[in-house]
Amino acid sequence: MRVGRLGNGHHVDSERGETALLTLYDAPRCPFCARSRIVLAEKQIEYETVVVDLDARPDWIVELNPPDGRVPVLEGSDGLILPESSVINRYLDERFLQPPLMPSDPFQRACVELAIDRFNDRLGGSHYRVYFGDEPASERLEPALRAFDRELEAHPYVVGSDYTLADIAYIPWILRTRARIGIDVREYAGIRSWLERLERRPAIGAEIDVVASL
Ligand SMILES: N[C@@H](CCC(=O)N[C@@H](CS)C(=O)NCC(=O)O)C(=O)O
Repeated sequence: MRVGRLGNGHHVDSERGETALLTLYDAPRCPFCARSRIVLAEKQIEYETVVVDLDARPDWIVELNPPDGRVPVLEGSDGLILPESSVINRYLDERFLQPPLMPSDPFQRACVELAIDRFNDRLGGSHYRVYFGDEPASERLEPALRAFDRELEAHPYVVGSDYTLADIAYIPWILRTRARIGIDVREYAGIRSWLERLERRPAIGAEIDVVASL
C-alpha cells in the first residue's frame, strides 16, 4: 500500500500502488463511507482514498459536495463526481458487474431500493437519536433492533435469500452499535446469524478492522 500526502494536506492511500481511476473521499468513522468502502472491496476495485477530517472539514470538500461537504464522495479521473452513498453504490454496481449486488428480478430490486430508502426510518434515525443523547435506546432503537431481528429470522439477508446492497446499507451501523451505543447486537439471534454470514466476506472483515481501529 502506498501512502502519500497531497499538497493540501490530505492523505492518499493506493491499494496497489498504481494510478487510480477512482478516488473515494472518505472518513474511517463514517458509516455512510463504510457502505461505499464495502462495495469497492466486494468488487475488488482499485481506488485511492482521500481521508477527510470531519472535525476540521476543509473548504475543498465543501466545494466538492456543497452545501456542507459530506462524505463519501466518489471522484473519477474522467471528471465524474458523485456524492451520496446509495447513489455511489448503485453506480459502482452497474459499472463493475462482479459480484452483482442487486437482484436480477425487478420486484426484488425494488425491495432492495425500498430497504435502502427506509434505512433512516427503520434504524438510522433511532441510532442517531441515542448516539447524540436525545433519547434512551429503549425508546425507539431497541424496538427498531427487535423489528430488524425478526426480519432476519424470517430470511437470511435484509431482502430475501441473497446478499445485496441492502445488507451493505445497514451493516455499518450494526457494526458500530456496541462501541457507540453500548448495545451488544449479538443478543438478537436473527441479527447474530446475519452478522455471522456477513463476517465470512472479506469486504465486511475489512470494515470490522476499520471499526476496531476507531
Ligand atoms: N446521505 C449521505 C449522508 C453522508 C453523511 O451524513 N456523512 C457524514 C459523515 S458520517 C457527514 O459528512 N456529515 C456532515 C457533517 O457532519 O457536517 C450519504 O448517504 O452519503
